[in-house]
Amino acid sequence: MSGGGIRGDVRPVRLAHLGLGAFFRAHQAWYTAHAPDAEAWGIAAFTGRRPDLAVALNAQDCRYTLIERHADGDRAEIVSSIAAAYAGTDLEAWRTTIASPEVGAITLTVTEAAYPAVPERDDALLADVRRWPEGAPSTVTGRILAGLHARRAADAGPLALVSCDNLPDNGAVLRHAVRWAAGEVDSGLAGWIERHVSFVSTVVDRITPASTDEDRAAAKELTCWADASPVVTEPFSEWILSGDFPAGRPGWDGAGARFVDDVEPFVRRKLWLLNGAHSLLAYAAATRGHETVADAVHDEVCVGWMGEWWDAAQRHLGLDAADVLEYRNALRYRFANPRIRHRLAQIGMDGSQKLPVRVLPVLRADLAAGHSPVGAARPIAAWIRHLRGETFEVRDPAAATFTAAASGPPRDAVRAVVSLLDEDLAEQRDLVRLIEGLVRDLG
Ligand code: CS2
Repeated sequence: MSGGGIRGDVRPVRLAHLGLGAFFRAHQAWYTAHAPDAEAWGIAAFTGRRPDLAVALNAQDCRYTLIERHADGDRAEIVSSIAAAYAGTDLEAWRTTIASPEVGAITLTVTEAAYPAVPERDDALLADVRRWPEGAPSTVTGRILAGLHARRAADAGPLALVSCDNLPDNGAVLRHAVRWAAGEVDSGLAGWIERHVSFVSTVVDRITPASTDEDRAAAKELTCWADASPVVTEPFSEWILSGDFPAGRPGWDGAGARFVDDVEPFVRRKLWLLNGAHSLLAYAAATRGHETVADAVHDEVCVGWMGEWWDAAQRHLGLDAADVLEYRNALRYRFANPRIRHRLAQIGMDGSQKLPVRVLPVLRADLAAGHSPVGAARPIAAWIRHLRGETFEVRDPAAATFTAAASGPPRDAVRAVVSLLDEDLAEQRDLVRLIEGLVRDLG
């Protein structure tokens, strides 16, 4: 293996992570560092998108400062649960890590876009499958397959795959993609995966804005150490998991994680109320000139929109009203944290991947139940304004398709964008007219 951090007190690598970014460092790496058996669980963390971060972390023994940003001040700690960091291109390190019998689980934060909804129609995954076993896989599924192939060859035993991305039933989505791809390339491997790999579904939550030069200065002030890549996060944090760990896991529950039989009620609550409100604010508040979530929730107009969205989502959550109210109040408090500068442009990335899971289920449920779907239609209307170039830069894997669809006269734009999301919805004239009106009225 090459590229890993080497230090005297290094923790044994028993976890692998794919998607080494700020969120992982504020969340899973933090839970691992706070587990009662933390000393026994080091993480080998891989990044496809941020090779620079792997270099920066290795230069400081993979330790980093985590700043918990409370409304009234900062608290800092040094997190040491990462044992080694690698660029995702280091396939040899990846294979060696996953082939180690010491490694019991792989956690993933690879963004919604990395999970193919229909694997058999995903061009990048099809290319990985066609190339197999030659060359380096370009998709997350392909990379996982390469790791599992090495693990099987080494007879290293069972393993848990733990998806930590904001998707409903993320473990099942990952399982479907991995099993499909395995079946295409090697039936022996597919059978081995079936018998040895468990897919854990999770709900993850911790608001983590991208860090800035001021955050680096704040970290140094707090710890007297010039950390090149500290992470700033909110005090709140939640991790709910469901599934088996056939090769063990850290005592994450000792650090506050919850293990449940079914994550489903928690998934919708978080995806709809938190992430849905985030996406609404990202686009709608930007039409009013706001830059951050905290700015947006100090604007009564945006707060009204958020309330309408929450009312719509709540109608279909099927949860106790008092609990939902408490959750909504807690969210309002978290969003208003004046010291967390969570930029709307950061949240507004990848809307084509996020809106279908955060907003469309509520819109469909409202229509099916005969409600006026204003609250659930507004995020789509605001996104169309964004796609029409009226807010921040569009950053999305499907940017070209969606910005082209959004570029015509308003009614055509609404119909074209909605039909890319769901052809049946685009056929509903009243809905198209409603969204068109909302597009006009935003701002
Ligand atoms: C946000 C999430 O960027 C986004 O899409 O909605 O990253 C959100 O901050 C986290 O899910 C909070 O747990």
